[in-house]
Amino acid sequence: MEELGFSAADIFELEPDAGLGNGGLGRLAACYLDSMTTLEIPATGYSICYELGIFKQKIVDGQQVELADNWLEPGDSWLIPKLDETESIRFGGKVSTRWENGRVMVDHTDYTTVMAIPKDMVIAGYGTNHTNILRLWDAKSPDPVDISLYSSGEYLKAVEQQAMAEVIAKVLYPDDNHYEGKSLRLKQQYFFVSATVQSICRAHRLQYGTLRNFHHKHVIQINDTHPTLVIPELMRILLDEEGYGWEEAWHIVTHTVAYTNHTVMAEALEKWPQQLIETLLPRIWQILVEIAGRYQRELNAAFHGDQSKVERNAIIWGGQVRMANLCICACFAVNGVSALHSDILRKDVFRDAYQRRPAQFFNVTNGIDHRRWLSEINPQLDGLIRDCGGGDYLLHPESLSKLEDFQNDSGVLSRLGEIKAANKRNFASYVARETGVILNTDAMFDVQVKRLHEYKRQLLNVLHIVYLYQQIKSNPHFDMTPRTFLFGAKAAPGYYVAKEIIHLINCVAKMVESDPACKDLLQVVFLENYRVSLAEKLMPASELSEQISTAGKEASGTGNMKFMMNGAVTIGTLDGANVEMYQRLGDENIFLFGLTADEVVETRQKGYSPYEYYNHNAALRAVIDRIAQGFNGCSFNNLTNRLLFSNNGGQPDEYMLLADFESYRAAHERAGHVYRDPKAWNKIALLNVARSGIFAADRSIQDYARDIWDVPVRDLSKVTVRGTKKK
Ligand code: 8GP
Repeated sequence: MEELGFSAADIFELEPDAGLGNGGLGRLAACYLDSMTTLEIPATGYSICYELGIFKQKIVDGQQVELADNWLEPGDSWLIPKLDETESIRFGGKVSTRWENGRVMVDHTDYTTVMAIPKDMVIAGYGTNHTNILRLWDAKSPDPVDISLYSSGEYLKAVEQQAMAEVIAKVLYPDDNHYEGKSLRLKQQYFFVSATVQSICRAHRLQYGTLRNFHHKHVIQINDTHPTLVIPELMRILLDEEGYGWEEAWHIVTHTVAYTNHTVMAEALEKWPQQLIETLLPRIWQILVEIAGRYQRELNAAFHGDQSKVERNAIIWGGQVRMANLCICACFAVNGVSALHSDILRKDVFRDAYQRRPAQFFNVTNGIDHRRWLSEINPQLDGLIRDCGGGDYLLHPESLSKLEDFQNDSGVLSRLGEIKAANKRNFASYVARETGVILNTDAMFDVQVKRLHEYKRQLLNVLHIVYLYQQIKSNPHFDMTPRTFLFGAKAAPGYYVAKEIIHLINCVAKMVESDPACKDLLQVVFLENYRVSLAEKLMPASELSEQISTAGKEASGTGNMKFMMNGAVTIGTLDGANVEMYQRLGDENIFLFGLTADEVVETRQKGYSPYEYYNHNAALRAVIDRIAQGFNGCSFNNLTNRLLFSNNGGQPDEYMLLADFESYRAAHERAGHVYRDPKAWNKIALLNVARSGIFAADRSIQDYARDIWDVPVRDLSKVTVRGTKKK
């Protein structure tokens, strides 16, 4: 391309992000596709070919505005339509069953058909010719426009059917860690699940002539509960299309499906209204009723009639279908995504199921694609690692530990510092080019980027910033390490409180910017439209990584790992994978603060009173009063009231910001002190990179392959990476 006068970098910039997910859940799947391919595991990822991915965020007058993300325009260059592998999906209609020749015959009439057209993206691995496929299903109506209606002037009616079908693949639901019981969402789920299961079965029949050995050849890994309908859908195919008996079909299904849980947040657990399923998916509903009835009898026997346990674990109860319980009932393996999260699943969320079948439960700690999130985005650090003897780390991420030998080498430490400084300058020039904002590169880059959610506590970060501001203004002896606070976060469009927090961050940013007292000391910048391509630029430039969720709430986190790998030091709670980071880093190399997950539960049980913290901590009180006062005529009373008083019968300060504030402030103070000694700071940064190998997605995929899928992986011990020295 360069020979033709183009710049490759400019062309890469033109490629839109494939925004087919919300946050960490979607990005994790993308990293895993890379690793499964690199490890030569034959695997396919399935999703919907959304016309509009996660919305584009604009900030107008400090507030989030959502714009459509039309990524497919240039983005479909990588998608190969496979028209001959189209599947048809049935919605609605009437179902009747009868016995004939010893098997159930199902008559399904008056249904609406939607065609599922696969668009395949080929995934290349590293150092292998093996490829895998990401299959995205597009939705189309089988009926062409009704010409007779059209020519008689009934334009709308003529295209109605088509529009109804195509709306299924129109737009991605923008909620993260939250569930909305919308009919279109259920249609999307069944659409992509049915297309997927039908297509796997079709290929399997072609190869083996039967589905009787299906479970010997496939594992279907349910990535959170969204694809749970694979369970009744596979049952439907085995019962209705293959004519197998219930027991045989159930055996095949329960030896095929495995479930990964990605959150313990109650509002994220899917519970579909029974009526919705009944009308939209009548045959699936019949199968669900049968699964649920059998399971309930099993639970009754196992719990000796203990009704509270039976109720808690039932699949259909009170007019709702609980997808997580269906997964627990049918899946041969259930896993959480960090050691702490898997523990909480065992001891709390799924405790009854765990007591009955402990061997069903696993942990697979998340991981990230280190080839993308280190080597590709941070070429200078990649060079340093190679120079320190880690030349084979792309396929052997544990070799990052070679850096440990240089922890007291001033040459290496200052080179690491120079790399960070250069990455900060690069990022700052990008921001200046795109937005006109000039970042202070002499200040510590203190970064919180992730979806906006109250449990992730961006508001705690703001409380601390306002505290610093007030100290600068009122305390002539206040001695602080200069900070540039960077935020990036999308809020779900319907999540009002999250949007208010974005507005508050922007108001605080403006106040700080316009106050000369903050010059060169304090800066706050909200980066618009946080997305993967922006993260790729930001991670190498970050110095302090904010991982400050209420302990027990963040299932794992993966941003935490990306920062660590790029030599940012974490300020964080003992939550999700932070716990495992801490185990490897020790107290000296991470800034820990706050209540532990157990303490959070205990404090709640004892009767948590945030008002007492407000009363007893004058600095905190001043911060909250300042925010309540509002900025430029914008009130943030609603946010402060949520911290101090119970609202709508909810808990005051549900995520315990006030309980953790003082220890968060103190941890920041410690980080600030260490930062003033570049050698000490760079040593910590170096050890973070050196000990991050365990968080490579290759390790996670090896765990899945060994513990859950029982499939062989490429033997990397024999692979030597040709040592091209990059600098
Ligand atoms: C996210 C978790 O919040 C995050 O900690 C974890 O790193 C990531 O999954 C990958 O495992 N979970 C979700 O986004 C989630 O559960 N979303 C669905 C419920 C809507």
